[in-house]
Amino acid sequence: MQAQSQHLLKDKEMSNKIGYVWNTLYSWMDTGSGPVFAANFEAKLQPISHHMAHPDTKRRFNELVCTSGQMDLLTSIKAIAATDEDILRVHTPAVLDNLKRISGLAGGGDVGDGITHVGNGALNIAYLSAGGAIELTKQVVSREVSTGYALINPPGHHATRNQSMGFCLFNNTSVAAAYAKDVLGLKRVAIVDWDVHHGNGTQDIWWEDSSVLTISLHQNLCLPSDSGFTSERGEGEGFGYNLNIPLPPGGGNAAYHYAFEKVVIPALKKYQPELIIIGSGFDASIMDPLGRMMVTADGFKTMAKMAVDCAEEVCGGRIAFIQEGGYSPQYLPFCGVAVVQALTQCDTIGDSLIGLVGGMGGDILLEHEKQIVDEVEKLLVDLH
Ligand code: 9RB
Ligand code: ZN
Repeated sequence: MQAQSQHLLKDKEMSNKIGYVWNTLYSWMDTGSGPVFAANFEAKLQPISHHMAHPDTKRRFNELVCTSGQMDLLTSIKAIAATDEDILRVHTPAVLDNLKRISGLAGGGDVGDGITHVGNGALNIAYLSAGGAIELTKQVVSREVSTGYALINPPGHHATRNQSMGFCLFNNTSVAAAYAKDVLGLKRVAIVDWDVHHGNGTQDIWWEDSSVLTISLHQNLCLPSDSGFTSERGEGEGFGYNLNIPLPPGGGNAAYHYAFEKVVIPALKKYQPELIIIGSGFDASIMDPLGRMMVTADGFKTMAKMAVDCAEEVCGGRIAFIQEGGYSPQYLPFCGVAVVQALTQCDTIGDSLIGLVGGMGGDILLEHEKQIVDEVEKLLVDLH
């Protein structure tokens, strides 16, 4: 016990820098001219300049980080393009080959799900996105930084072992986890995904593997609508190491914090990972057009703090936040900066939209929300 606490102290002394990844090319990701799908003449889907996943939303997050004074408290980490070897730790060659083909076309193309259009050069940006996740992870594990936020794009959690989908090309958190295991030698990694959509790709990749604990908090039946149920628990060696928390629509800070308190934190304490990766999407925010949840900037900040405190207790503070989705150009920057402020432990700005979004009832836990979290809590018995 004493040896353990000395080890933690040494870890803490090594760095108090907070890493931050952003690359301008993340905002060059061309999502096409449609609203969510490609624009379509027959379907009367009009072209629009702002696709739902237009990267401007994330560019605005970075700009708020820069103008809020947070950048002075952060240490920039340069994203280095992931290699094919990095990608192939978690994906089949089919995923790479498909993206290589589409990305080389002048006009880009569909990744194969009929929804996700990506433009020319998407592959290069996807390598940089996954590479940003790797670089942060590498520095968190080696203690060059104590914690950090990788504001990367495109996102990753829907990309399965065999298929890019739902705006996701490579599964960035999984690429980072596999790097931590295979290259850095970690034995246990946890991925906690608070994006409003189910992390089906991450679940798929680690389905039969107990060396990566996957937890997804998401809006029930949102996307994909046929996965994310509590009954999906992994198989074989991986049984018990996948936890889904499908929250009913309308859940806000209270539901998420209850889920953290009852399931996420106890699961992490039980599993004792050497690294925690947070899949940090902001589409559970109260202003998001693609979700129907009610989390506020302060609500995200509380979850981030709970996760950071837990990391200090179980893995010497090793925690890396990696960007997933989020589609409110107005509100996402405030949610993002709130999480960054949880890491820097220094508030330079507040939530300027709280007057609009506060007081809508999301701070009260409702019985049907409690019920589902309590149901998942019972599944922790199979986690070791
Ligand atoms: C489907 C359609 C979507 C909708 C939302 C996302 C968000 C992903 C994300 C991706 C694809 C349409 C299933 C339109 O933020 N993940 O974290 N596609 N939606 N038509 N159909 C049949
Ligand atoms: Zn999402």
